[in-house]
Amino acid sequence: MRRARALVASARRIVVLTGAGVSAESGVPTFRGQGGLWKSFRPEELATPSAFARDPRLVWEWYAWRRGLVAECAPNPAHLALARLALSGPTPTTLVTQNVDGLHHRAARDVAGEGGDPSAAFPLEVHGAIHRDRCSGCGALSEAATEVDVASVRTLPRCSVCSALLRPDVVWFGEVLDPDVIGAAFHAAREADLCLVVGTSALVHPAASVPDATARSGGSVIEVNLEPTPLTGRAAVTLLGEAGSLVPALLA
Ligand code: BJW
Ligand code: ZN
Repeated sequence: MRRARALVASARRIVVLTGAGVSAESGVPTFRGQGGLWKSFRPEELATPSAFARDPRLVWEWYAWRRGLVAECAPNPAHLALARLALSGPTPTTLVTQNVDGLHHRAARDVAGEGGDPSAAFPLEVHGAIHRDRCSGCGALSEAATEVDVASVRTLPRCSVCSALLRPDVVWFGEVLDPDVIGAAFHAAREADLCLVVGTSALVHPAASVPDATARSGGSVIEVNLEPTPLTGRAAVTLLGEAGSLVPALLA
């Protein structure tokens, strides 16, 4: 922790990459590892365009369940400490998240307070947002329907323009990430001299390569995770434990 704090204190520009582990203590299940399975499906079986084409009802059931969960959750001390770093820390900071749960946005608003401007702590959401829908036909975006009736494929939400099925506005395996968003994330990582990586298994690309962009520019990587990951060998410091206590302690 002493070494990690020294890296934070001497950094001139910071990029933060978060994954599902940062929201675990808020009650949002992770994808892999303990508690990471939904009805024994692996994310690779559900988060794909072919799964949606084969069984849109099943995929919508998963997302409807997750939307309901996220609505009941609140940002935890890790989200809040990262929002404070980006809003009022001494070092320019860019937040990048693989999460679609919107908890970084909510933390930014909480920290900025009424009348404050939270936007500097809004993350680049490289895998999209669960609270938006996108038409699988014409691509039109809309705010998520409040209730999704997953009784049958006929009751699933449809586009008001072209009648094709709506889907959550998230990035599935085999789909390309928005080039502007992932491009901005890699740009921030190249400009940063410190990349703080919190709660990701670092398995899913291209997001998992963001810390390498900082390292290739001569910067350092700090990792916070319950367990070692493929990134651990390339990190200057790995802090093993829960993000909700380690991140606030690191940034205090
Ligand atoms: C805690 C904690 C606590 C728990 N405190 N820590 C290069 C090499 C190899 C493969 C590829 C490659 N480039 C592209 C690919 C293919 C593929 C890929 O990466 N596959 C790998 C699995 C091998 N990538 C893609 O398809 C991407 N598209 C793309 O690259 O397009 C171009 C292309 C297409 C085809 C071929 C080649 C190129 C798209 C990836 C989209 C990922 N989508 C999902 C779903 C999003 C929507 C949704 O949420 O439903 O994104 S999958 C899922 O995984 C989700 C997550 O954002 C992502 C990462 O998961 P994350 O966040 O790391 O969570 P977990 O659960 O894995 O880990 C949690 C961690 O937290 C663990 O380590 C715990 O220990 C820790 N933890 N509690 C601290 N309290
Ligand atoms: Zn449409």
